[in-house]
Amino acid sequence: MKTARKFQAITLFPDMFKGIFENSMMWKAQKDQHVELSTVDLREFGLGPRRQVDDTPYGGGDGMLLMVEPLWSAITSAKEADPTAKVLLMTPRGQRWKQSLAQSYADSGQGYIFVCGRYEGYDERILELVDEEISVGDYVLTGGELPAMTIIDSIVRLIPGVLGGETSAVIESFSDGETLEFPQYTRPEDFNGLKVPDVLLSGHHGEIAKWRKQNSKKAV
Ligand code: 4FN
Repeated sequence: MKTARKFQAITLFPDMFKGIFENSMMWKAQKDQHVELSTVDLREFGLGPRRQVDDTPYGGGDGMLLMVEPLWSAITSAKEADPTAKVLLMTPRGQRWKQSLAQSYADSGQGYIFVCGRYEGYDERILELVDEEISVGDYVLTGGELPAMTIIDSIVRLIPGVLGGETSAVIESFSDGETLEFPQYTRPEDFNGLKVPDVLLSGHHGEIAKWRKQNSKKAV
């Protein structure tokens, strides 16, 4: 009997994950025991009666940092649920996420713990517990939750059996590195005078392939 891989997200905003964890692909992946998705509420590991999780930086500076103790306790708690899980820190300093990483994470069979930051970042000492630092791109975000959801989505859809016959040849050609993304059309043939290119209606598969190649954009 196979046991589902655990994907746990440590966050101050567990509700943000609800819509994502309950979408149809994620729902089916969980029902079929491919994955078990859960959140760990960082607030529960906060210090004192106020459940404090953030404090001002030593040496001065604007804003607040996530304190090491609550993060340490939350990660330790998640590790107890899945001792072999890899801890992934969502940070703009991390390695840029890409399709080939999504593929290897999907193939790994590992559980993952996604640590999502808030405020201005983390107390550096949390890196002692971190296996990988990951970024989804170079822009300012309010928190690591959207990156974690993006990464979870990109991994789960690659777990064998999660998407039945729904894997697209278009997308597969993308992940091959050739990276072709060509213009596509569906009905109607003519929308207020905006027409579908004749070649796509011609049924000449060779000509269609040629047209798509000529009109492909190279991503990256
Ligand atoms: N962001 C930049 C420089 C300095 C700060 C940030 C920034 C959320 C906790 C981190 C951002 C982007 C991609 C996590 C950005 C990501 C985050 C991510 C992220 C709150 C501290 C913060 C030079 C990149 C513009 C806020 C650059 N992938 N700080 O966004 O967590 O995972």
